[in-house]
Amino acid sequence: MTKPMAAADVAELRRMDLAHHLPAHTDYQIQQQLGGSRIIVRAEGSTIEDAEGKKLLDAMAGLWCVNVGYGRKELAQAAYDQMLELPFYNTFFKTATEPAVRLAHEISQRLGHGLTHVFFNNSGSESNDTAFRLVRHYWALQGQPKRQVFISRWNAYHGSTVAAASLGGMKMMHAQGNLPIPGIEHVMQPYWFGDGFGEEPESFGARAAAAVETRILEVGPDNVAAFIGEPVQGAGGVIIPPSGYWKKVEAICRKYGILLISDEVICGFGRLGRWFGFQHFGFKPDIVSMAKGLSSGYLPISATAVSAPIVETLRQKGGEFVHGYTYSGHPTAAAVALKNLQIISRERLVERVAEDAGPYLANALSRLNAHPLAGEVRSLGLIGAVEIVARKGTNQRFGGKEGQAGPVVRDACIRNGLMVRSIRDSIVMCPPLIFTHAEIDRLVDILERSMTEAASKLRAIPAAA
Ligand code: PXG
Repeated sequence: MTKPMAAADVAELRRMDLAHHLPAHTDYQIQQQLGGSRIIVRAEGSTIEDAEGKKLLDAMAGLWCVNVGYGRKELAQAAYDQMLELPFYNTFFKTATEPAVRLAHEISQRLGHGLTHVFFNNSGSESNDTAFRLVRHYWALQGQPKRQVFISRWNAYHGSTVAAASLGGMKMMHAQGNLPIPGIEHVMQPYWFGDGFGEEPESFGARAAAAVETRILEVGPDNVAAFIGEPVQGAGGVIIPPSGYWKKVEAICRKYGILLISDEVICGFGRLGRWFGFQHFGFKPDIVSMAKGLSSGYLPISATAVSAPIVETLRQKGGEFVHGYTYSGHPTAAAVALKNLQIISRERLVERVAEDAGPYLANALSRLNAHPLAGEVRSLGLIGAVEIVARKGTNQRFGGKEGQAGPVVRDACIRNGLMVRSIRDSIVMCPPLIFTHAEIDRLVDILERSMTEAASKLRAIPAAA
């Protein structure tokens, strides 16, 4: 990697960041107290580098998205070539572009299970907005316009637009802007460590699935349009449902004729060792949202996949679906995504996660079970979490309140050269699918050391009032 930026240039960038930039999901007072954001200037493989020349092992794959790692010249070349050929054209005027059509085909091949068609958007949030509008439109066409209600889970993350944040179950997000919008019901999440501790995991999973049925009956099955869920909740804290949960939820949806939406924005494209998370858990959704790993984050693009019977209804009874974005099927983004899928296939990254990197991560992390601060260590494929607890063998939190310990351990990790994210009191990880064994070992070494370093600070957290 090249030389760090001159100190004066870094200072100037941070000054401009404060003067003019509102970064995403940020407390602007903290941004100010810190004197601006950390400026990331370059990356290669699984390592990012900031303007001051500090290198960090990126165990978050950017923001759960850089599946093929950084520095892929082929992706830059694909964008360059497509920009010269046709940088942009829309899909509104009874038109399409070659990369968009080819990408739709490639995605549907990897989905299987009768998920034949895709609608393109630019982000995961938009993908879920599309699902939201498409589902209600579908039920209206089916002569069941009363089917309006979406059932989701507390602590789900489905994005940041009004519909997606409403579908999500983040109470802090709902508190801003008077969300959720009407017609969205939230039920318990299958978070065994937080909500089922001490209970047998399978029976807890069955209880969490039964909550979906209970709510359907309360709302009235004829009013329910769809259930939406992430196969593994990512931003909620890497919540891996107990086995049996998804098959039960699927059976409940089928029993009442409710559409099932799998939000694969994080789980898609190899994360769990299959192309899609639903394939790992063995259920069959009617609609699939995907983004992030679709282009490995090199350009913004997302897709909402739809099953053949839904498309049949749209065709038979349709009229125009009055929905779409200027950049739906953006040819440059689609060309990059196509190349990205080619790389994932060619390098057998999905198989690598299932057969090699995933088991290696699980095994390396299991060492942390012995650490006095580790309440639970969990992973599936290349996504994982370590729960930080105040007392070994319990799920008690430092200070008696969730969310105080996580940031302390996270900050120690970053100081020690490891980019991870803290969610409440979990340290979560979601590295690029190319993460080597040596990088996994380094991740676990730094995490272990950072937990040990953080311990005295954590023990000093006062008990909640
Ligand atoms: N669904 C899921 C499952 C996601 O993880 C979205 C939808 C929305 O995607 P866009 O592209 O609109 O951001 C996401 C995004 C975090 C964090 O705090 C997670 C996401 C986004 C921002 C922050 O971990 N996931």
